[in-house]
Amino acid sequence: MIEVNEMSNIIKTHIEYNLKTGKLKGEEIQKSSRRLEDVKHIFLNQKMVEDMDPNTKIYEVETYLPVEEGKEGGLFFGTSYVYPGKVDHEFFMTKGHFHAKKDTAEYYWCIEGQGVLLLMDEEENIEAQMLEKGSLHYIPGCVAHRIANTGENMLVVGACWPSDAGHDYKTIEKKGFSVSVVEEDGEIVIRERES
Ligand code: M6P
Ligand code: ZN
Repeated sequence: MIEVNEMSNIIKTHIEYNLKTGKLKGEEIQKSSRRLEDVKHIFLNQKMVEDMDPNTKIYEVETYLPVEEGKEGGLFFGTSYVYPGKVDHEFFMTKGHFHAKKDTAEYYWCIEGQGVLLLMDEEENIEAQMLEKGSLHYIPGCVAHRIANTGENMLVVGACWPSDAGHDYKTIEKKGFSVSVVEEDGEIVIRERES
Protein backbone atom coordinates (compact mmCIF):
# COMPACT_ATOMS: atom_id res chain seq x y z
CA MET A 1 0.00 0.00 0.00
CA ILE A 2 1.21 3.52 -0.75
CA GLU A 3 1.91 5.38 2.51
CA VAL A 4 0.55 8.88 3.19
CA ASN A 5 3.38 11.34 3.55
CA GLU A 6 3.17 12.94 7.00
CA MET A 7 3.81 16.40 5.58
CA SER A 8 1.03 16.11 2.98
CA ASN A 9 -1.75 17.92 4.92
CA ILE A 10 -4.18 15.07 4.29
CA ILE A 11 -6.26 14.88 7.43
CA LYS A 12 -8.40 12.09 8.86
CA THR A 13 -12.01 13.00 9.62
CA HIS A 14 -13.07 12.48 13.21
CA ILE A 15 -16.31 10.68 12.35
CA GLU A 16 -16.42 6.99 11.52
CA TYR A 17 -19.32 5.37 9.67
CA ASN A 18 -19.43 1.59 9.75
CA LEU A 19 -20.72 0.65 6.30
CA LYS A 20 -21.89 -2.77 7.47
CA THR A 21 -23.72 -1.86 10.67
CA GLY A 22 -24.55 1.82 10.11
CA LYS A 23 -22.92 2.68 13.43
CA LEU A 24 -21.66 6.24 13.79
CA LYS A 25 -18.66 6.85 16.01
CA GLY A 26 -17.08 10.07 17.15
CA GLU A 27 -17.32 12.74 19.83
CA GLU A 28 -19.97 14.73 18.00
CA ILE A 29 -22.38 11.83 17.56
CA GLN A 30 -25.59 12.27 19.55
CA LYS A 31 -27.67 9.33 20.69
CA SER A 32 -31.29 9.17 21.71
CA SER A 33 -33.57 6.33 22.60
CA ARG A 34 -37.34 5.96 22.53
CA ARG A 35 -39.02 3.59 24.91
CA LEU A 36 -42.66 2.56 24.87
CA GLU A 37 -43.57 5.24 27.41
CA ASP A 38 -42.15 7.93 25.09
CA VAL A 39 -44.12 6.86 22.04
CA LYS A 40 -47.11 5.00 23.47
CA HIS A 41 -49.70 7.15 21.68
CA ILE A 42 -48.53 6.06 18.23
CA PHE A 43 -49.94 2.55 18.70
CA LEU A 44 -53.52 1.56 17.96
CA ASN A 45 -54.21 -0.74 20.90
CA GLN A 46 -53.84 1.52 23.94
CA LYS A 47 -55.19 -1.15 26.26
CA MET A 48 -52.37 -3.46 25.20
CA VAL A 49 -49.82 -0.67 25.66
CA GLU A 50 -50.91 -0.31 29.29
CA ASP A 51 -50.20 -4.01 29.89
CA MET A 52 -46.66 -3.80 28.50
CA ASP A 53 -43.44 -2.73 30.24
CA PRO A 54 -43.14 1.05 29.69
CA ASN A 55 -39.37 0.60 29.46
CA THR A 56 -39.62 -1.61 26.38
CA LYS A 57 -37.12 -0.24 23.85
CA ILE A 58 -38.80 0.74 20.58
CA TYR A 59 -35.99 2.53 18.71
CA GLU A 60 -32.69 4.35 18.99
CA VAL A 61 -31.22 7.06 16.81
CA GLU A 62 -27.62 8.20 16.28
CA THR A 63 -27.19 11.58 14.61
CA TYR A 64 -24.37 13.66 13.26
CA LEU A 65 -25.42 17.32 13.16
CA PRO A 66 -22.32 19.16 11.93
CA VAL A 67 -24.07 22.55 11.68
CA GLU A 68 -26.63 24.37 13.81
CA GLU A 69 -30.19 23.03 13.47
CA GLY A 70 -32.12 25.41 11.19
CA LYS A 71 -29.11 26.54 9.19
CA GLU A 72 -29.83 26.65 5.47
CA GLY A 73 -27.61 24.68 3.13
CA GLY A 74 -26.27 22.10 5.60
CA LEU A 75 -26.95 18.38 5.84
CA PHE A 76 -27.66 16.10 8.79
CA PHE A 77 -26.93 12.39 8.91
CA GLY A 78 -28.32 9.62 11.08
CA THR A 79 -28.90 5.94 11.74
CA SER A 80 -32.14 4.61 13.22
CA TYR A 81 -32.35 1.22 14.92
CA VAL A 82 -35.91 -0.09 15.34
CA TYR A 83 -36.28 -3.09 17.64
CA PRO A 84 -38.31 -6.10 16.52
CA GLY A 85 -41.65 -6.47 18.24
CA LYS A 86 -45.33 -5.66 18.17
CA VAL A 87 -48.05 -4.02 20.20
CA ASP A 88 -50.90 -6.43 19.59
CA HIS A 89 -50.75 -6.93 15.77
CA GLU A 90 -48.95 -3.65 15.06
CA PHE A 91 -45.20 -3.65 14.42
CA PHE A 92 -42.81 -1.43 16.39
CA MET A 93 -42.19 1.79 14.48
CA THR A 94 -40.84 5.32 14.68
CA LYS A 95 -42.99 8.32 15.61
CA GLY A 96 -42.81 9.61 12.07
CA HIS A 97 -42.92 13.23 11.04
CA PHE A 98 -43.43 15.87 8.38
CA HIS A 99 -40.65 18.42 8.12
CA ALA A 100 -41.27 21.76 9.81
CA LYS A 101 -39.99 23.45 6.66
CA LYS A 102 -42.47 21.48 4.62
CA ASP A 103 -40.93 21.29 1.18
CA THR A 104 -37.66 19.63 2.18
CA ALA A 105 -36.73 16.11 1.13
CA GLU A 106 -34.75 13.30 2.76
CA TYR A 107 -32.97 10.07 1.83
CA TYR A 108 -33.48 6.83 3.76
CA TRP A 109 -31.62 3.60 2.98
CA CYS A 110 -31.89 0.21 4.58
CA ILE A 111 -28.68 -1.15 6.09
CA GLU A 112 -30.01 -4.23 7.88
CA GLY A 113 -33.30 -5.96 8.57
CA GLN A 114 -36.76 -5.90 7.06
CA GLY A 115 -39.46 -3.32 7.28
CA VAL A 116 -41.85 -0.89 5.70
CA LEU A 117 -41.42 2.80 5.01
CA LEU A 118 -44.76 4.57 5.18
CA LEU A 119 -45.03 7.77 3.18
CA MET A 120 -48.08 10.01 3.55
CA ASP A 121 -48.74 13.28 1.74
CA GLU A 122 -50.86 16.14 3.09
CA GLU A 123 -54.01 14.66 1.53
CA GLU A 124 -53.30 11.42 3.43
CA ASN A 125 -52.41 9.47 0.28
CA ILE A 126 -50.23 6.58 1.37
CA GLU A 127 -47.33 4.79 -0.26
CA ALA A 128 -45.69 1.85 1.49
CA GLN A 129 -42.17 0.93 0.39
CA MET A 130 -40.35 -2.26 1.33
CA LEU A 131 -37.23 -1.75 3.39
CA GLU A 132 -34.63 -4.45 2.77
CA LYS A 133 -30.86 -4.42 2.89
CA GLY A 134 -29.61 -2.07 0.17
CA SER A 135 -32.93 -0.37 -0.66
CA LEU A 136 -32.73 3.39 -1.21
CA HIS A 137 -35.71 5.67 -0.58
CA TYR A 138 -36.16 9.25 -1.74
CA ILE A 139 -38.69 11.02 0.47
CA PRO A 140 -40.02 14.11 -1.33
CA GLY A 141 -40.93 17.34 0.45
CA CYS A 142 -44.38 17.64 2.12
CA VAL A 143 -44.46 13.88 2.75
CA ALA A 144 -44.55 12.38 6.25
CA HIS A 145 -42.32 9.36 6.86
CA ARG A 146 -42.32 6.54 9.38
CA ILE A 147 -40.54 3.17 9.45
CA ALA A 148 -41.87 -0.07 10.93
CA ASN A 149 -39.81 -3.19 11.68
CA THR A 150 -41.62 -6.21 10.24
CA GLY A 151 -38.71 -8.63 10.77
CA GLU A 152 -37.32 -10.65 13.64
CA ASN A 153 -34.05 -8.72 13.94
CA MET A 154 -33.15 -5.08 14.37
CA LEU A 155 -34.15 -2.81 11.47
CA VAL A 156 -31.29 -0.40 10.70
CA VAL A 157 -31.98 2.56 8.42
CA GLY A 158 -29.66 5.40 7.41
CA ALA A 159 -30.91 8.93 6.78
CA CYS A 160 -29.69 12.21 5.34
CA TRP A 161 -31.78 15.40 5.47
CA PRO A 162 -31.36 19.19 5.20
CA SER A 163 -30.27 20.99 8.36
CA ASP A 164 -33.14 23.48 8.04
CA ALA A 165 -35.86 20.80 7.60
CA GLY A 166 -36.78 20.46 11.29
CA HIS A 167 -39.42 18.04 12.61
CA ASP A 168 -43.17 18.56 12.72
CA TYR A 169 -44.48 15.83 15.03
CA LYS A 170 -47.69 17.68 15.95
CA THR A 171 -49.54 17.01 12.69
CA ILE A 172 -48.90 13.29 13.09
CA GLU A 173 -49.83 13.38 16.79
CA LYS A 174 -53.15 15.04 15.97
CA LYS A 175 -54.16 13.17 12.82
CA GLY A 176 -51.90 10.12 12.90
CA PHE A 177 -50.98 8.12 9.84
CA SER A 178 -54.06 6.91 7.99
CA VAL A 179 -52.74 3.32 7.92
CA SER A 180 -50.94 0.86 10.20
CA VAL A 181 -48.42 -1.87 9.44
CA VAL A 182 -49.83 -5.02 11.03
CA GLU A 183 -49.53 -8.79 10.95
CA GLU A 184 -52.66 -10.62 9.87
CA ASP A 185 -52.67 -14.42 9.55
CA GLY A 186 -48.88 -14.47 9.30
CA GLU A 187 -48.77 -11.79 6.60
CA ILE A 188 -47.64 -8.19 6.63
CA VAL A 189 -50.60 -5.97 5.81
CA ILE A 190 -51.12 -2.23 5.44
CA ARG A 191 -54.43 -1.62 7.18
CA GLU A 192 -56.62 1.49 7.24
CA ARG A 193 -56.88 2.97 10.71
CA GLU A 194 -60.41 3.27 11.94
CA SER A 195 -59.84 6.05 14.46
C1 M6P B 1 -34.08 9.44 10.88
C2 M6P B 1 -34.26 10.90 10.52
C3 M6P B 1 -34.34 11.76 11.76
C4 M6P B 1 -35.41 11.21 12.70
C5 M6P B 1 -35.15 9.74 13.02
C6 M6P B 1 -36.23 9.09 13.89
O1 M6P B 1 -32.80 9.25 11.45
O2 M6P B 1 -35.43 11.04 9.78
O3 M6P B 1 -34.65 13.09 11.40
O4 M6P B 1 -35.49 11.98 13.87
O5 M6P B 1 -35.09 9.02 11.80
O6 M6P B 1 -37.53 9.28 13.38
P1 M6P B 1 -38.64 10.13 14.17
O7 M6P B 1 -38.07 11.52 14.35
O8 M6P B 1 -39.82 10.11 13.26
O9 M6P B 1 -38.85 9.48 15.46
ZN1 ZN C 1 -37.44 13.54 8.14
